[in-house]
Amino acid sequence: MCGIFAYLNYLTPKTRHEVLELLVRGLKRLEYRGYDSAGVAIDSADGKDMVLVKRSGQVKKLEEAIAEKFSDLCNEEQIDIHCGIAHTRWATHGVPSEVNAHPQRSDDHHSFVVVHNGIITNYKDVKTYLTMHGYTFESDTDTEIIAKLIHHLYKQHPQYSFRELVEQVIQQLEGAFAVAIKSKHFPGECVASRRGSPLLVGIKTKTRLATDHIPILYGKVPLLPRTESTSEFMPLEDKQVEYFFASDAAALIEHTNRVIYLEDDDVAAVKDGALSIHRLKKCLDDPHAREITTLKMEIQEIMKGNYQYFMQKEIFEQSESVVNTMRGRVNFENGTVTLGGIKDYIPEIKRCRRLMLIGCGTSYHSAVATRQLLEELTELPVMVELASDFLDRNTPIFRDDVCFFISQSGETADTLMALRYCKQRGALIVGITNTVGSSICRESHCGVHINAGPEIGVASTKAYTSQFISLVMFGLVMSEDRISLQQRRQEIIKGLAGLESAIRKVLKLDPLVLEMAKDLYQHKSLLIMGRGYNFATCLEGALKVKELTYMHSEGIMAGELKHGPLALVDDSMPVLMIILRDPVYAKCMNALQQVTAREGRPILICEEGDEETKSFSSRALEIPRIVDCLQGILTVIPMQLLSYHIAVLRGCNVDCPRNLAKSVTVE
Ligand code: UD2
Ligand code: GLU
Ligand code: MG
Repeated sequence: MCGIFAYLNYLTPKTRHEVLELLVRGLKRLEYRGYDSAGVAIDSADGKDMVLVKRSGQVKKLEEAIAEKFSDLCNEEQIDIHCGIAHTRWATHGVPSEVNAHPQRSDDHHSFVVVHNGIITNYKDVKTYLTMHGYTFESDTDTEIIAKLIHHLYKQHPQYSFRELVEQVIQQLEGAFAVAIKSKHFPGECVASRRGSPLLVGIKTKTRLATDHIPILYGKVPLLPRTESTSEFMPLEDKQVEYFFASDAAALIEHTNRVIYLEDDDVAAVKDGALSIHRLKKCLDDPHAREITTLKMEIQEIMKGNYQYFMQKEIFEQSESVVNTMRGRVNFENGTVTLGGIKDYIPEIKRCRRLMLIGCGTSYHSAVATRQLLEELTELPVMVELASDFLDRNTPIFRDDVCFFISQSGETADTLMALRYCKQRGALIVGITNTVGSSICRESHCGVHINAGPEIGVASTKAYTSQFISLVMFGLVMSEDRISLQQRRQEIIKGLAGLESAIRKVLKLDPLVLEMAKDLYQHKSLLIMGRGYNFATCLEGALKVKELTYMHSEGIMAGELKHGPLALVDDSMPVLMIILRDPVYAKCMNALQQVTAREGRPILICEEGDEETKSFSSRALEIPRIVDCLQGILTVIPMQLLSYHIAVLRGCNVDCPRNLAKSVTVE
């Protein structure tokens, strides 16, 4: 969810100016991973302290600040050994601001500074512990505890090596992270580690490396008294070497194509110019070494991973982004759900007269998708509204209404105005946003950050599934103490637990979806039909097709067929139908008969192994079985893929569809 970049030069003289340029360049390449604030840490001119420069906003702002602060740097002498770390952030804990930007530090003497990607879910406990030991915190980030915990350990065990300290610390961390750490006490060293977030090391040498493998060292961190571990460092004939740590290869490919992809719980340390990779435990099938791979990609290629477009990348990211939405919130072991952002408001919400879910476009569809479940779990009336129409109608709003405002960017103008309208009338305002510190976040009384990470493609994909899950989690919180709903709740929580692997399965349909796109892309129109929990997928699928392919598409409530839309159906009209084994199965089958009776030949989205339904069509996409109210998360993915492929086949610009903008801040 953000970009880490660190650069260490060993016996490769560089001025601080050059180092800063390198760091900022690296950040620019990573900016798509997060862009709400950025920062760097380098040594001070005398090498005795560090300088941190941080700015909220895009990397450009940081670049300007650096230029201003170090205007006389060009004349400085080169330094033989130096380590600098840098970060571009997508906030999850604390608004984007200078003090919350990374690097985060242990103390104002900069004993340890850290850049972090991810979420530390147990940071509150660690913070309490550290506060008891005299630490005061300057930021709202979860990250700051990492720097302070290392410092705390360092004071207790000054004989530990930098790597050992980091090893101790990461054992205390829960959640997901990639980190790169720099210390005043260990000049010219850098330690990095990861669990769940990506991180790789780039190696640049003048002469060829003597080996393609970095041996992994296993074992417990030696406790007092410390025994010198015999590290098998990378053998190098001449001693000059540069190391890069980065969240993805895009940031370092211009410097080197020799990289090592770190694995979860690897601790990579550079000391005296040598890189070692250490792991605490050795399992049976663990390898003895990490291989140095040679990248053969172009920068453009790498930026988007193996994907052609950001949208495609974001579709495929969904198996991870949904996990990030639930991280620290759904406890799968004891079947409980906590939403820190609205916890204190739940009693008030429970007393309300009705729930209103308000949004535009895709965000509106996430409300449609979860309305039925929210009605079931909250037993409250739930109204779903398009922000523009809601305002046009001067809809009556009361003090005991609870209004949800859903927006990826948190800046959508119509939604924001609807928010102000409701706030003025005394309703409780709840935001569902992907952008910490956004207008909707600030102006709402409380809310939930969906933590999907930055979404670059104009057509929303991963934000939709994460909004969906956020609303489901809200329903689960609201029904926590309803005895009659416990079984249902557990069934849903089980469904959430299986989402990651279910989504992976659905994504495997991609080649099949591409084949279907080839059949469809020259048509003028596509009708998408379904009902119940999957009606929202029809609306969202049709919206994706429209915005990406400029082709006509309509999401049709299957129950409405005979009231009009059936007239559109003939043997040449492309139709897609979603028919799953849920409470509306029989009704959907009815609709299917009506369509086939008019010579329609629909593509079906149905459940894995449902031969009976499949037999009605020559083309079907099978998705894994999942609890009914979560089906919409799985059925929307083939629609995202389909619209993507049709758009590519029609030669449309997938990431920037004509006439559309990512964040609609005008009415
Ligand atoms: C939050 C905090 C985190 C920490 C953690 C404790 C942030 C961004 N996250 O993560 O610092 O305290 O709780 O477990 O600081 N909010 C709105 N409108 C919105 C979205 C959120 O007002 O549209 C508020 C929300 O009421 C809360 C804060 O922003 O006060 C953070 O919300 P969150 O969803 O990030 O909360 P949580 O618990 O996951
Ligand atoms: N959780 C950290 C923060 O909010 C890191 C977020 C990121 O990955 O950029 O500062
Ligand atoms: Mg707020």
